[in-house]
Amino acid sequence: MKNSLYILILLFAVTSCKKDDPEPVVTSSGPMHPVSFTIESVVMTGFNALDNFGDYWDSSTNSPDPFIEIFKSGAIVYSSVSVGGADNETSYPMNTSATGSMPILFSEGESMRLRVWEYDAAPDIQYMDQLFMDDAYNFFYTGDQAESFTDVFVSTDVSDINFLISGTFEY
Ligand SMILES: [Ca+2]
Repeated sequence: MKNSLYILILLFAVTSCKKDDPEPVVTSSGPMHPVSFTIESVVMTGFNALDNFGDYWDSSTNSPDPFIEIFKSGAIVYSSVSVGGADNETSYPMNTSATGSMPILFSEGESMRLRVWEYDAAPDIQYMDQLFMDDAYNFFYTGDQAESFTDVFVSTDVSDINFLISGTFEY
């Protein structure tokens, strides 16, 4: 009996405590954190004129006909049309799609691979280079609660194929 009474008192104390606890204060100024971002524009701004063997990318015309592929977490989600006879010091938007479309949505933790090819009639399409981001969200989002990012510079590992990437954050 004494134990039950003790438990009852304890229970009452606990419930009272809970009742007395103030409601959590919800402030409107809490840090915002994007849930995802979209890539809206990829512009190729330059590349090595010669390939890794010191040859022109496209033997017949010297200049390559590059196109890009974008992979999200290993799956291809976008490919562009190729730029015919691209000059290696000229900028080219790669936003005209062959498959998929922009904007391309990425959530936190998803990897991104940007792969570049030199177009020829199949099967002679030649790999040019690529870059890989293990966590694209944390590459583009710098924690400043920005609404968008503009012309973020990225470059491939071997052939220095340069890009400026722009997009939007979703909150
Ligand atoms: Ca070609």
